[in-house]
Amino acid sequence: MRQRTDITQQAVESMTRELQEIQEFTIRIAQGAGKIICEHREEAELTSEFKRGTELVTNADLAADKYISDAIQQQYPGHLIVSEESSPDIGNIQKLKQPVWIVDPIDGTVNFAHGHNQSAVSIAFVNQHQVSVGVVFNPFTDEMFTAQKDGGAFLNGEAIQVAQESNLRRAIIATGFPYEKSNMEPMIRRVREVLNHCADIRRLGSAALDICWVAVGRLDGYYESLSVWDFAAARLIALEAGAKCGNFSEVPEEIDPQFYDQDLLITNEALYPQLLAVLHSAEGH
Ligand code: LIP
Repeated sequence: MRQRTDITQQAVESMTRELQEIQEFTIRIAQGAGKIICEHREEAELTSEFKRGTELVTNADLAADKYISDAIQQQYPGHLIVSEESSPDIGNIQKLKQPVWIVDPIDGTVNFAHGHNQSAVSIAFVNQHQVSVGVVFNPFTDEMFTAQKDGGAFLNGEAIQVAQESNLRRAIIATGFPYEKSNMEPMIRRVREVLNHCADIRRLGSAALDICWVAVGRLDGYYESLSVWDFAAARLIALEAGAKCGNFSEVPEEIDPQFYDQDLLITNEALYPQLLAVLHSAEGH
C-alpha cells in the first residue's frame, strides 16, 4: 500500500510541476502579447475592420493572436488552440482528447481601439476537459491575474479573494452587452431589476477583467452572455478566489458548465441566490 501511495504522490508532484511550467509559459506569452498590443497602440498604425458587420477586430488583435498561437504550437506542437481571431470553431471542446488552449488576444477590443486601458490578454489551458491554468493580463495596468486548478488565485503573485459583501443593496454589479443589438429588451429588463436591487452597475467593456475584478473584490458580481474565449481563463481565476460561478438560465445537460457561454453569473456565495432571484425576476420567473 505504501508503494501505491508513493506512486500516486509522485504522479501528483509531476502533474503539479507540469502545470507550474505551463503557467510560467502562459505568463511569458501573455506578457509578450501585451507588449505587441501596447506597441501597436503607441507606435504602429492601428487598423480595424468589422467581423460579421458589428464585431471590431484590429491589426493588434491579429498580431497578438499570431504571436500567442505560434508560441503555443512551437512549445506544445500536439496541443489544439481555440482562438477568437484564428480558430474560433474547432468543435466541442469537451469532446477533444488533446490538451486545448483557449485564447482571446485582446478581450475588450473596443476599449483598446478607443484608447481605454480596460483590455486584457486572456489565455486558458485545458487538460483532460478541465480548465487547469488561467491567465488574464492587462498590459496597460501591468496586472497579471493567474490561477491553477486547486492552486488559488493571484494578482501579480499576491493571493486574491472575492469581496465578502452579503447585502445586495450595497453590491456593485458589472455586466456587458453583445455587439449584435437585436434582442435588447430582456437585457434592459435585467439592468432595471439590478439597478432596483443593487447599489450600482458597471459596464467596463472586458468580460475577462470584469470577472477578475470580482475575483479580487473590486466588483461584487457580474453577469453576461459571452464567447468561451472571453471567460474561460477568468472563470477559473474567480473560482480559485472563492467565487460561485454559475448561470442564471439552465445549462443544457450535455454541456460542461466550464464552457457554457450563456447567462453567466459570477459572485460570492452570499450574493449568488439574491442576484439569481433578481435576474430571474427580470425574466418573469
Ligand atoms: C467583449 C467582452 C465584453 C462584451 C463585449 C465583447 P471582445 O469581448 O469582453 O464583456 O460585453 O460585447 O464581447 O470582443 O472585446 O473580445
